[in-house]
Amino acid sequence: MRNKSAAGKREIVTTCTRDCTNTCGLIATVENGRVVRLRGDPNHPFTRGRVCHKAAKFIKRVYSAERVLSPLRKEKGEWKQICWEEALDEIAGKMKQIKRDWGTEAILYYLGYGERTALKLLNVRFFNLFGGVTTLMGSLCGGTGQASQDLDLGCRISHDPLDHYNSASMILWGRNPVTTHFGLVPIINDIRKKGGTVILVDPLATKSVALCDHHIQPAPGRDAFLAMAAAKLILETGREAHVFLSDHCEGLDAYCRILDRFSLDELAEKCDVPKKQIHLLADTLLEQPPTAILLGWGLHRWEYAHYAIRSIDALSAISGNIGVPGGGVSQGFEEYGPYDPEGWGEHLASTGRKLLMPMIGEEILKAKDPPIKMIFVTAANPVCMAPNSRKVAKAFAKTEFVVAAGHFLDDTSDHAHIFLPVTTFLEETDVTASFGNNYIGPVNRAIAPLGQCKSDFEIFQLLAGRFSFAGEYVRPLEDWLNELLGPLLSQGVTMEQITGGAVRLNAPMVPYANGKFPTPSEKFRFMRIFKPEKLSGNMDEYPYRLISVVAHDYIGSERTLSDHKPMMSVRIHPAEAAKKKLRDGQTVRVKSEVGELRARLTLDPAQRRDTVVCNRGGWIKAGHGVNLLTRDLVSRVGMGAPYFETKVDLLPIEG
Ligand SMILES: Nc1nc2c(c(=O)[nH]1)N[C@H]1C(S)=C(S)[C@@H](COP(=O)(O)OP(=O)(O)OC[C@H]3O[C@@H](n4cnc5c(=O)[nH]c(N)nc54)[C@H](O)[C@@H]3O)O[C@H]1N2
Ligand SMILES: Nc1nc2c(c(=O)[nH]1)N[C@H]1C(S)=C(S)[C@@H](COP(=O)(O)OP(=O)(O)OC[C@H]3O[C@@H](n4cnc5c(=O)[nH]c(N)nc54)[C@H](O)[C@@H]3O)O[C@H]1N2
Ligand SMILES: [Mo]
Repeated sequence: MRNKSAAGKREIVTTCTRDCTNTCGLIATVENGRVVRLRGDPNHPFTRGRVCHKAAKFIKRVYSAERVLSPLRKEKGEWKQICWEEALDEIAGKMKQIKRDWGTEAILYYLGYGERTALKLLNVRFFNLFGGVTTLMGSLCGGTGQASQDLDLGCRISHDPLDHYNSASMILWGRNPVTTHFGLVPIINDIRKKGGTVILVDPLATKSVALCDHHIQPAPGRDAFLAMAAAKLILETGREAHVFLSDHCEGLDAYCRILDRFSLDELAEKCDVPKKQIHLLADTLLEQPPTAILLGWGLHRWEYAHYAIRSIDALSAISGNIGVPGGGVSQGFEEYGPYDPEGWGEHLASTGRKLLMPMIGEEILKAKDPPIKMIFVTAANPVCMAPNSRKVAKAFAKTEFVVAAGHFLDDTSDHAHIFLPVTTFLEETDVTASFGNNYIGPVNRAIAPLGQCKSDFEIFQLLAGRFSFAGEYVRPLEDWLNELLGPLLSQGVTMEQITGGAVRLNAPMVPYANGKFPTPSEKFRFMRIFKPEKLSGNMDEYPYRLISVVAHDYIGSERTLSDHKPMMSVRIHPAEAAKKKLRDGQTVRVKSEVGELRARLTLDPAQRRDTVVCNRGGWIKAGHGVNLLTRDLVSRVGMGAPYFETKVDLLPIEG
């Protein structure tokens, strides 16, 4: 174990568990029981001692005066401190009463993305042992891309990020690593240092523009046309990967028939990209192999996002980049993948209903037989982060009993009847995998829990003690970790290795290297159906697309009330502002078909003229809350949340 201690000062190896692709290996310096420094663990093979500014700021969050340190109950609209016994007795009592009167499915367990560690499986297991409650299906995050790539590849597997050191060129397709995955930055710089071209494809001008040689700014939601145009160029000149296509692919003819429906000019016009840039894309793929394509999450946020993702896969296949070191189309990894799936305890439940996460407000409101009587939320802030916040808030407000477990009193906690204060990862023992790399890392407790905070693990252990299934659930943490990590331990990895630092999972550096795909024919499958009329384009009475992306300084909605500026900021192109007689810095009304919000206008000549750009994550009660504007629908593939199918207009404040 690399955890060291000297008189009064200790250094603990741990891993950032926050909802971020980077999953930094960390060393926490503890003095007199307090974390005084969080630095990168130089021994982490991917993050290599580097750490982002948000990790350093995390210490402030842990010790924030706004953090809740004891259980709370809402009484006549006011929060009152209560003890754990009281809180847990009340929750258990309510659960038993609801089970008796309505059945277990009248309870919704909402598991969010705030912390995705091994022990989180047991939260779900608790509810399965209870009988099986209503849970979620679909995703606010990455479901669409994964399901779309599954159609092409059989099972989506990304290249190990370190394999991109073998890439001669790279296309960042709707991804912003400078902000969201900075462990990729040295790898990208290395490609450029070796003379390779790096292209960003993003309708927005993000911080990652500076990382790239070229920036292609397609019309939002219309990447399918761009990928098709580049593929067409390659095929028309006979430069495609003949052997790969004939031996390892099926459906190319059908895909070519799709391409035949459009001329290059039409495709270029539909994605609003100059033909010169389409040539650049095709030439880079052909002249600088291998080319890695890295997909981001912004691409998922469309109803027909699979058209874009599948066309990008097709482009990579046609150019001969699939299954090749340094190539491929990569995105995420299975953060819950390394654990024994039995840990979730699905086999233990006698019943269970699922509601669609991307439409959770609507789903709760219309749930019948039984209706939703209770919601238990952990590691999430759905009122703020799920689409159509007003509807989500309405659904929570009409629910008889809501329990929220978290760190701060956010928008969702405001609708709770009981608030349970949880520990941060610095106060926890656990293990975490990543959705951005192939390592599993230790979460070693650096400090004692603050105040009365307890981990989710401990909360569900204590709650289980109030039910007849306690004997099957109440066990020491180490036993559970051993069980959940069974698949790894059986490969010869030891607990000592995992608690000592990051361990690489048994995952390929280069997926599909043998040219075989886990599809029925073992071949890569091209998309066969494409209905271009389904892709967003019609701007009718709302002239702008609202693109709400990650904030550079915060993860999700993890911020405190006092962190907020008084108003959300929206960026538009100065020419559009001039057209509407709006000024930089002015307060405007941002109006969509589902809601309205005030925001401060920032003019930005680097943005497209058809988009309004803002960050996601600001709280509604702080005057932000972009999801007051977003529509709640579900993507056609992968049950994802098409947040960006939201059109808005900007209006001056009257009077
Ligand atoms: N600082 C910070 N880092 C984070 C997070 C955070 O909140 N803050 N969140 C983490 C999480 S949960 C996730 S899922 C990841 C997300 O990581 P990223 O995917 O890198 O980030 P996003 O901002 O979601 O989307 C990336 C880009 O997609 C672009 N985009 C939107 N629509 C389209 C389109 O139609 N076509 C193309 N080509 N591009 C499009 C957006 O303009 C945006 O710049 O980041 C993780 N890291
Ligand atoms: N408009 C718009 N909205 C979006 C997106 C978008 O692109 N545009 N992207 C979406 C994406 S990618 C994501 S991942 C979702 C995120 O949506 P959510 O998961 O609902 O939201 P977070 O803001 O990540 O909230 C996590 C909360 O969990 C708490 N927490 C952290 N660790 C723990 C723990 O161990 N236990 C408990 N009980 N609580 C903990 C944190 O303090 C925080 O309050 O939002 C989505 N929302
Ligand atoms: Mo996410």
